[in-house]
Amino acid sequence: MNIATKKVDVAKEAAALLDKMGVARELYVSGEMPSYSPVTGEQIASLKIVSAAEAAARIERANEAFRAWRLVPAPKRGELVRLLGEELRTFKADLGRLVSLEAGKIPSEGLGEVQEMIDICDFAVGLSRQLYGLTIATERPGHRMMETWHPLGVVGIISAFNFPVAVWSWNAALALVCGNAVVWKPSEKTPLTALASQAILERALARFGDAPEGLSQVLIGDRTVGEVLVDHPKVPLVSATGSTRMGREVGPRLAKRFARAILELGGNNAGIVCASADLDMALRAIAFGAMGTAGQRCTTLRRLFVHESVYDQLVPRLKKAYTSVSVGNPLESTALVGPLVDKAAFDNMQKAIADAKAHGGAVTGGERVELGHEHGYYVKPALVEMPKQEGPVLEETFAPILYVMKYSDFDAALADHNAVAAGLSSSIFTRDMQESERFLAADGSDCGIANVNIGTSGAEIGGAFGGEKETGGGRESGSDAWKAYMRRATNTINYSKALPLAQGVSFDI
Ligand code: UN1
Repeated sequence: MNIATKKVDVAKEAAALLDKMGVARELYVSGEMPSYSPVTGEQIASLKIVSAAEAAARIERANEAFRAWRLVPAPKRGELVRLLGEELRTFKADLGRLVSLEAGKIPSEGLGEVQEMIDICDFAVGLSRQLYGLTIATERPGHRMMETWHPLGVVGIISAFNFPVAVWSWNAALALVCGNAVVWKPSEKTPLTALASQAILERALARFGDAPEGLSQVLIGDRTVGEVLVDHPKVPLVSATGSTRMGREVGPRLAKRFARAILELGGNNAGIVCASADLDMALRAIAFGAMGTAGQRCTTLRRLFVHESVYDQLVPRLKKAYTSVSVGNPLESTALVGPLVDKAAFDNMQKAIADAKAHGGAVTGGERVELGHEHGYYVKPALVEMPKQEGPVLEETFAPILYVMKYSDFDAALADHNAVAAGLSSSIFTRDMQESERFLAADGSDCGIANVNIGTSGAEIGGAFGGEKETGGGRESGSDAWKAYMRRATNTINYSKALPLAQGVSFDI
C-alpha cells in the first residue's frame, strides 16, 4: 500500500527548515560535499567541508573552552543543558521533519528522535546536581578517603546516519554537564541535521550568556576529519557509533595513545518466542523491532527463534504483516516504512537475501517498491524462514531482513541466540518465569540490553545503552554512563598528627 498525498520539494523544504533553525546558508549551498535525501535520492545540499588543519584548530579551541568550562559549577553547566532542552522543545517539529528529510524516517520516528534528545537533556540537568563520588572506609586512623569526579577534556563524537541527532545529544548533554567540550563528526550522510542541532545549541549558548567560545564544534567532512579527531592528543575520549568495521579502525588508534573509547558498533539482535508467549504482543513487538526505521536501527530485530509449538500460529501472521505493511515516502504519506538510506544499502540487502536463499531460506518480501524516484530505494521488508542459523544470519545487514528459525529446546535456542559476534540487544517473549529469569541470568543473553516481553529496539534514555563483544563494550546515555565522561581522583586526607603508612609498612628515617 503506497499512500501518496502531496508533493514535497525536498531541497526547498530542507533549506526553509535550516533557515528557521538559524543555520547560515553559506554552510550548505555551495560547498564541496554533496548531500542527498534518501526520500527521493536527489541532492539537497552542497556542504562546506572542514580541512584537516581547520579540524585540528577547532579541537585546540575546544580544549581552551574546556579549560574554562571545567571551573564552572556543575549545576550551572546543567543550566546550559536545560536551555538546550527548551530550545529543542521549541524546534521539535522542525528538527524532527529535517530528520525525516535527511535520514528518511517516518514522521513519528523523526519526532521520537528529537524527543530522545529532550529526554537526555532533562536527565543530564538532574545529573548536574549529582556527579557524586564515594566516601570510603580507610584503614588508617585520623584519615578520610574519598573519590572526586573531575571533567575530562574534549569529547569527540562520531555519529551514524540512522540516529543522526539523538546519539550526538546523548553524548553532548552528558559531556557538557560533566564539564567537557564537545567536537562532533557527524555521518557524511546526515550533515544538515548536525548543523541544525549545533545551531539549536548555539541558541541555548546565547541565552546562557557567558559560556566559553568554542565549547561545541561540528566538523563537516569525510574520514580525514574523523581521523584528526581520533588521533588528536587533546581528545581524551571518543564516542563512536557505526559499523564494527569502523570500530576496528577507531579502537586500536585510540588505544595506541591511551585515549578512552565508547564504541557502539554493530548489532545482530535476536528475540526468542517461547511456547507460553502472548502472541499478539509478540507480533506487534516483532513488527516494530524488525520493520521499524526500515530495519536501520542498531537495535533492529534481525533474528527470531520461535518455539515449534507456536511457530505455525505466529509465523503466518507475521508474514501477513510483512505483506501488508505500508512502504512509502515518509514526507508525503502515512506509511510505516520509509526508504533505505542509499543504493549501497539496497544492494547489500539483495545480496543477503540471495545468500539466504542459497542456504535454503524461504523469503517473503524483500523486493524494491517503485515510487517513481530513480534514486530513492524503497523495499518491502523481508521475512526469511531459515532451516538453521548460518550464512547471512550470522552477519548484520543494515536493512529490514528478519531471519526466522524454529526451535524445540530452550537451551539450544539460547546458545544460538548468543552464537553471533555482536552483542547489543535481545528479547524474550514468555509468560514462564523460569525462562525469562534464565534469559536475564549470567548464563542467559550475552547482550548489553536484554528485554522481557518487549522488542529489541526503542530503548529509553534512562538506561545505559550499548553492548558487548563486537558491539564494542561502550555505554552511553543513562544510568552511570556519565562516569566515562569524567576522570576519577581518589583522595586520601590525613587529619591526624601521625603518618601511619598503609599495609602497616614502617619506614622510619
Ligand atoms: C541506534 O540505533 O544507534 O533503542 C540507536 C533504540 C533507540 C536508539 C537506537 N533508542 O532503538
